[in-house]
Amino acid sequence: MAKLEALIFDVDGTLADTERDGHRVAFNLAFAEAGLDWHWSVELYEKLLSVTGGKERIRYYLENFNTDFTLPENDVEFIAGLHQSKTAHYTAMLEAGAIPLRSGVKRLLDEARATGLRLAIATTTTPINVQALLEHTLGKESLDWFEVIAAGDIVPAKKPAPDIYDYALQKMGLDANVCMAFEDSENGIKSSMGAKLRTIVAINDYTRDHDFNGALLVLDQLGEPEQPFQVLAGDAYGAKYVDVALIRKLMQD
Ligand code: XBP
Ligand code: MG
Repeated sequence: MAKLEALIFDVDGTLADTERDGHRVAFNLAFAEAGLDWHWSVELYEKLLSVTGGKERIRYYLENFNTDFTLPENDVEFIAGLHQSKTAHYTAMLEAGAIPLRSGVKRLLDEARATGLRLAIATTTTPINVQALLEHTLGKESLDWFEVIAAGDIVPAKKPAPDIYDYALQKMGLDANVCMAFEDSENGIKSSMGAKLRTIVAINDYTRDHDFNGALLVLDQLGEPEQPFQVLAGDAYGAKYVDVALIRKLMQD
């Protein structure tokens, strides 16, 4: 039986609900700043979320939802410029404390560290976004809690490709068998399961209808003693919130 050694976390939607009121708003601010009349509504953004990565998402939008717009010849630089401005707006929002961690995240990280579990991050978002989120929710020192922060363009193929999880595992020198991944989306579990990781899902409003087939447990949140999770799929062994004991039980499945 494999012994639990590490937890690997997705960021957007998993550590914090960043998409609707964070990334989406920052994209819109960047478009306005560039004098573009593009606006990504809450509904449109749900469709755009099928593509991970901000630069990839802008291109997907232009190719599928704004086909009248002619990209300039230097399209790669144009999109990268917009994305840079989006990142500046997004990190400013995080610095202002606009986005809290989801329920149970801090408690679970604290317990995992106290128990000697190793921690890592595997996300498609830009590295500076992860730093800003951690710094402004858990404090600057929390950056050191994670032995690997695998993020953004560090691997060319973003989620749902398994590459970012493979990269994190390889950097930690760990087999997938001794780790648990935490995700919130279908692209996320395709990626984690593609890397052969057992995965716990905590959904959010954008992902509740996604296909989570193969996840060990699908929950509405990680939960707290005073704020129990709802089990949407899988067996939580009567637990009310995700803690290390529950993760160890799930490892034995
Ligand atoms: C997150 C993403 C990211 C963010 C935007 O997916 O898809 O693209 O929406 O971040 P996951 P950037 O949670 O599966 O990692 O603009 O920095 O790319
Ligand atoms: Mg996510």
